[in-house]
Parts: sequence; C-alpha cells; structure tokens
Amino acid sequence: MSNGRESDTPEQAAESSGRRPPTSFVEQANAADESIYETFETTWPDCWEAAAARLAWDESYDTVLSGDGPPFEWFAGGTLNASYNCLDRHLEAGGKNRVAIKWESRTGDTRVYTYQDLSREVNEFAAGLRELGVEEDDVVTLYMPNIPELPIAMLACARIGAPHNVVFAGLSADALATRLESAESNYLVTCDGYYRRGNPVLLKRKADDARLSVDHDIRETVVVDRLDGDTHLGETQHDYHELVERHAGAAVDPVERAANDCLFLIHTSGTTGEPKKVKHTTGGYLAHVAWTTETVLDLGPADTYLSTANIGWISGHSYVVYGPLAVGSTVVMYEGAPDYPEKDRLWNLVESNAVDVFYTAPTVIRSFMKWGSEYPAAHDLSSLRLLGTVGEPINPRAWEWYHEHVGGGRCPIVDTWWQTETGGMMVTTLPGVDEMKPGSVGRPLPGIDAQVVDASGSECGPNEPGYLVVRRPWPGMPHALLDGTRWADGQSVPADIDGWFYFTGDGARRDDDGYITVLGRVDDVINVSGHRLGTMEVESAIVDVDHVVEAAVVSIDDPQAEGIYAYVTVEADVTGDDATRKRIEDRVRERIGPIAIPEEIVFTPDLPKTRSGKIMRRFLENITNGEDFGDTSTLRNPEVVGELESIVRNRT
Ligand code: 6R9
Repeated sequence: MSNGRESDTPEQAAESSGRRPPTSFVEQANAADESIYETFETTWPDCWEAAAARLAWDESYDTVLSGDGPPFEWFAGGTLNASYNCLDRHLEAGGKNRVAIKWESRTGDTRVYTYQDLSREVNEFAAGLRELGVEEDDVVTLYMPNIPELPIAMLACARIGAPHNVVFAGLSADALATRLESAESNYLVTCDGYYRRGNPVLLKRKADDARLSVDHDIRETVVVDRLDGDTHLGETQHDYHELVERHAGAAVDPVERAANDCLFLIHTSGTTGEPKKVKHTTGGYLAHVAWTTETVLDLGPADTYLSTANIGWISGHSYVVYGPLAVGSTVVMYEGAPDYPEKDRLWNLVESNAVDVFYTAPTVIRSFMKWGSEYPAAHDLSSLRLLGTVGEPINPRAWEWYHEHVGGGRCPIVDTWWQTETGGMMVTTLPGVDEMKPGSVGRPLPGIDAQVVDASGSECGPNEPGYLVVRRPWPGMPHALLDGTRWADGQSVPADIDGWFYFTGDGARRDDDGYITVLGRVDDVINVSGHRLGTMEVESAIVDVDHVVEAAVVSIDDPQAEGIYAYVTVEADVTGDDATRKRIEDRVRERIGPIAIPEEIVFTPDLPKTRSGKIMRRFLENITNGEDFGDTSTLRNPEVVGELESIVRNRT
C-alpha cells in the first residue's frame, strides 16, 4: 500500500491511507483477530474477563463490574497479590532461570536478576520492611532512581499489601516533602546518591532535608548504598543491604488483597498546576496493564524489552515493572541518560541484548533526530520487531524518522495515548490488527469508550476538534473515579451533562475511520484574532519543515500586536536562518492558513521541559510577554528559560 508521501503532506497521507503492519508481524502477534473489537463491544463489561484471566487470583471475583454510576467496582469479591503475579507464578511455571531484569549502570557494569533472584530479594526486603514495622496499608515512599532496588522495593511493598508512593529522584526535597505529606507516609526508602551524566547526585541529602520539613513523623528510612561511600545513618535509618542480609532466604507469604485495594499512589507530573495524587487498585489496574502489555506491546515470556521511561512516572510503573513482569518478559533497565556516555547508548543496549520491543517518548525521538541518524545506523537493530511511543503527540515527521532509522522500515509503531489517571493504555492501535496513521494515535482499545465531544457532551463530527472523554469505566481506573470524587482538572460527571464520563483534559479530533488525533492539553490552546488554534496543529506544521526538530508556539498577549511566537530547535549541524524562517512561514500558510503564521520565530538550542519531558509552554508565554516566570525548579532544564529570555529581550 502506498503511503502517499510523494504527493501528500504527511497529514493528508495519515488521513487518506494508513499503513498495514507487515505480514511477518501479524503472523506472530498476540492479538491478530479484528473481531476482538466487536466481541468486546457486544460483551462489555464481561469482555474484561479476558484481561482478568491473565492474572492468578486467590479468590475468583463474583462480578466483573458493579455499579451503574460511582461507586464502581471492578472484579468485586476477587483477591490477589501483585508480587505473586509478577514472580511466584512464573517460578511455578518453570521460568525461574529466565532473566527478569538486566540492568546496566552508567559505567557499563551489568547486574542480571533471573525471576528466581528477583523473587529471593523481594522476599528478603519484604521481611525487612516487616521488621521495621511496616504493616498492610501503610504507605511506603520510594525516592530512588532507575536502579534494580526500585522495582524490588515496589514488589516487596506489593507483597505485604503496603501501597508504594514512588517519587521521581530528580524532584527536589520540597517536592518529596509535599508528596510524603499528601500520601501520609511514615516510611521512606531512598539511596545515598546516583550518577547523572557521570556526576554523583546526593539523594540522601535531599531526603534528609525533606524529612525535616514534613509535619508528621517519618518513622524509618532505608538507604541503598549506590555510591559506595560512607553515608552517615541516623537512628531510624537503615542500610538496605544489611537489612536484606539479615533476612537472607526469608519467605514472606504474599498478602491476599481485595481487587479494589490500593496497589500504589502516584502523583502526576503536571504541565500545569499542582501535582495530583492518584491511587490505583490491585485487580483492575494489574489486569489492564497485563492485558495491554500482551496485546499492544505484544510481549510475552520469550521477549526482551527496553523502555526509556523512568520508573518514577506512571509509564515506568505500568510498562517497565508491572505489565512486563506480569507477562514474564525480560526487562532491560539502564542507569543515567540516553546520551551518556555516548549518543548511541540505547542502540548499544538494543544490539547487545537483542531487544525486540522498544518503547519511548516523542521528546526522546526528537533528541535522536537532533543527534543524527548515524548513531542508530552504527548498530545492528535487526532484533527489533515493534516500536512504541507515549507522552506527547508525535508529529508525522518524527514518526517517519523513528520508523525508518530505528525500525528499519519494518517495525510497526504503536502510538499509545493514556495518562497517570488511566493507569494503562486507552487509545492506540493493536499492532497485529490495525493500520497505522502517522500523527494519529489510533482507535480506542477494545472495550474502551473514548470519544471526542463538544462542551455540551455531544459527539463532534469527523475532524471537528473537541474534548477527549472516556464514557465508560475501564479496569485501570483509579479510586477517585471509582468513587466519583471530583478532580480539579479531568473531572467526572460535569453537572449539566447526563451520564457518567471522565474528561481527560486533552483536546482531540477523530477522522472518518474513528482514528483519534490528540491535539494536546486543552489549556495549551492559543487565541489569534478570536480564532482558537491548538498549539499542536501549528507546531506540527512547523516541525514538518526539513531540519526542524522541535517547536512550541504561544500567543502574544497584546491587543495591539496579536499573533504567534514560535520557538524552534533545529538539527545539531544546521543553523536556523532566514531561509528556514521562510520555509516555516510557507508551510504554516499552506497547512493552516495565513492567520497562523508566526509574528516571530526564535531559534533556540532547547525548550523548557518538565522532568518527564513535556514542553512547558507557560514559561515561553511569560518570556514572550515579558512577565515574571517565577519558580523554574519544576523544569528539567531551568537554565533554558534565562537563555531564552535574553535572546528575546535582545530582539525587541
Ligand atoms: C502516560 C503519560 C498524560 C498526558 C495526556 C496527554 C499526553 C500521553 C500521548 C499524549 C498525545 C500520546 N499524552 N500520551 N499525547 N499522544 N500518545 O504520559 O502520563 O504523565 O499523566 O501524561 O500526556 O496530554 O493527557 P502522564
């Protein structure tokens, strides 16, 4: 099938002709039968038994879904343990010598844990947590980087029914303190420090500062020795390795948890506003992530999988730890950054471990593009058979680059839309069933009712922009939606609309085939002469120009000089010049219209991003409009804000 690239813009190509996954992929896919959509629709909600059947239950459930409106409950009456599902049952099925986690440190040393090894250490640490007084339902906060002790601690908590509350290690002491308080957590596991780009980051120091500023008592702290230094341990602080050694060979019975019991708490990364506390269930969540890992990421016990997600965010919880281990795959983890020590770090990992499924984010793909295709080209990536992306809209040009330079033109790509709140994937393609349309995430997964609606809750027509909502419960939904609590953004049950639904906070449109294109957060909408434009549409047109890598647009907040300001990064070996400016203007005129042509195009080496890699347009708005930009500590690269401010000031 033609992809229409010669004659069409990528967007038109996406609308008109999708791409079939290659037959070689379809023949081996875990889900290859198109009738799954229909079957799930006609048997909803019982269809979700297919997901529950991926798990081992201690007590089987009585009902699949109870409640016509909140409170809902998934798999009521059922009991299970998540660590049993990720460990013991694989040992019982003869998988004890299969590698569960292979971890590479920033210096290239590796640690390999078979399912047996992982199970042993999880049991020992679970016994250690019990020794420190942790009981079922106590919240244990884990403030650690991507080291094997993090998934071990998560599974140890799950084993004893203590919800974990992972805080991304790049966050500050204040952010940790806020999250310890919001989770009412009395226990903390951290490490002395870790390496970032070759430099040690002293994590325990931040953890100690946080402890001092928390209102309640942090009873016990466990510290993993990662830097091999002499760390001073206070009275209620314990060395991880000593604690585990004290419990060598311990066997801790997995605690039976009700399906609706909490497995973990997590706080959203948040491009706008305050972080939101999200509480996930044991049964529904695990069923949702195990099922999507199998059908969308196409993983099983024979696979070796690499994700660039940090375990501190939901992508790491669902698709580094719980999903892949529940289906018994081998997970490759690495410490540090994708470009340290070299820009081919990941391709080296793919080649040396024969990784077959790779999952990353558009922000990382755009960095790959900026660094150049010679890095993937220098490695044998023929083991790869499926690629995935998550976190932000991916523009068609980045999609094509990923497809060609990483996937060798042969691997299907799953563009997976979901959120911290949804627990697992919601809108994407089943890679063995569906066509792919670059730039569009795909259809709602079987059993998921995601729709684009207007402000009154009515469905929008084809290609009309609106709000992305979910209109039926799904197994991975969090407690706040199960019990009907209102959230500051992403509300359920707006007062004036009939029936239950969840508003995701994203804008989207849907084409004639039901494929959804996500336009970004609805708060990321710009207003030009009374026209509301999605930032994503303008940015997508800009990054369609050769050599442009990334773009963020904001509006100028001045009635005398209304218009758009565009911040643009280009490939490493080119400079943004007037010819590039002209090409950008032409492309925007052609794709959207003269109204969207930027007043100013500022070339910049980088854009301000959250720690999880999402562009923070708020700071660009402040810079553009000469406003105070306040606290930049939530950014991964706060220095960029100052640099951009001086570029912009010198222009005006
Ligand atoms: C998993 C994760 C959620 C927000 C979401 C949306 C954006 C995620 C996307 C995507 C376009 C995709 N998003 N996946 N936008 N295409 N494939 O990222 O969770 O950190 O909670 O962010 O990310 O805006 O609402 P989270």
